[in-house]
Amino acid sequence: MLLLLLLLGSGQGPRQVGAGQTFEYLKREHSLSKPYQGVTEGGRLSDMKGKNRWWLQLSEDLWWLSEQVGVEEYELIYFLLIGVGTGSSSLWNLMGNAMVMTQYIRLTPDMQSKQGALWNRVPCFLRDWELQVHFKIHGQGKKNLHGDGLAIWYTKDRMQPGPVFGNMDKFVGLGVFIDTYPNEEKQQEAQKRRYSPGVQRVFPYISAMVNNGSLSYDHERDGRPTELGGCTAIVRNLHYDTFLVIRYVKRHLTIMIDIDGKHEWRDCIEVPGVRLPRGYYFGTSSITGDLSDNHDVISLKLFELTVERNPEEEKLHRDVFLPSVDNMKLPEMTAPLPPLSGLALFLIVFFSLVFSVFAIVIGIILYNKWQEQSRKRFY
Ligand SMILES: *[C@@H]1O[C@H](CO)[C@@H](O)[C@H](O)[C@H]1NC(C)=O
Ligand SMILES: [Ca+2]
Repeated sequence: MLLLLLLLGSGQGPRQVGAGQTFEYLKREHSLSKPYQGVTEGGRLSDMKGKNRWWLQLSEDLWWLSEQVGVEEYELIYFLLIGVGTGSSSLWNLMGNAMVMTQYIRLTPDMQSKQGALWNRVPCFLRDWELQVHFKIHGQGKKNLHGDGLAIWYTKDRMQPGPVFGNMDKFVGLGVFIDTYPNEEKQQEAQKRRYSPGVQRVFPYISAMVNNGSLSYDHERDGRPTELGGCTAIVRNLHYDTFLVIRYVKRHLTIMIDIDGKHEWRDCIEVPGVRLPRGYYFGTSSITGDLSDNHDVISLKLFELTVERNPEEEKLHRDVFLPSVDNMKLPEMTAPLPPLSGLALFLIVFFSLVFSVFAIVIGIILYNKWQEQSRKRFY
């Protein structure tokens, strides 16, 4: 009962999945939470009390977690204190310009041409899971003068720097992008072209992509050709906490956001039939170019979702070896503003010609008639 109350009462807690009976708990190996500095890795509560200046800030989170997980507090604190540091026992690795601060991990500072990433070390073998990401994007740049955003990954490879929000292109797995700069729109503007209605996306924009290693992320078009779905998310320079959750249950991918300071999840992306192999890595990365922002990750919390499957589903949901999406119809190479399709162009030219000929013929007839009449008048 208490658990239920907590589930209902907590803004960022795991939610019930459908009507199904679920019991969810935080997976320690894949979760990251503050503080990240000034504590010993894997310390126990008894050693920490009084010594740890972060204890007070943590305690609230801990009480909630201890109810959720139903384990002793000292076990709980163990994984909350898993550090990001350089120690070989750390379950997280930093890359590039990423920095460990006391209250967050800064993937990139608000400076040009930086890139950073944070990767979990342990492959994840859960079948159904939920990753809650507490992040903050902020900087000096005015509207549309900031970039480029951050990405959250569940991929086969880890620690591979590259052009896709600081990660490699042609990745294998799932990428979720919080894209803060509208590259395509800016290009359109430069070419004095306009979007046809319903095509324009408002930025910052969240989108998802599943890749088997064959597809390139088209940065110039903000990933439009490979996008599974997306939504607008005004996430910059907010004075309250912002969260994103990726839920993967029975091959159903759901992405929700909590960015309005109301502690409510809002739907963003929902895609059925997403096949993701097990044993991939969680990570997050970010990049800045000519434009920049601070891209901070405050916590990453992974929950295992325990969902019952009937025998039929068990058969259907067998492990896969390559990521894919059932019946995926990518909005193939449709130009953002198709100048005019071949047929339309042909029809326009054709009818213009027909009309011109028609007009000329009428003109000639009228002219002849007029001449005839004027001749009649003179004689
Ligand atoms: C990889 O994905 C592409 C694009 O979705 C698809 O055309 C191709 O068949 C896939 N390759 C494999 C081996 O499944
Ligand atoms: Ca972009």
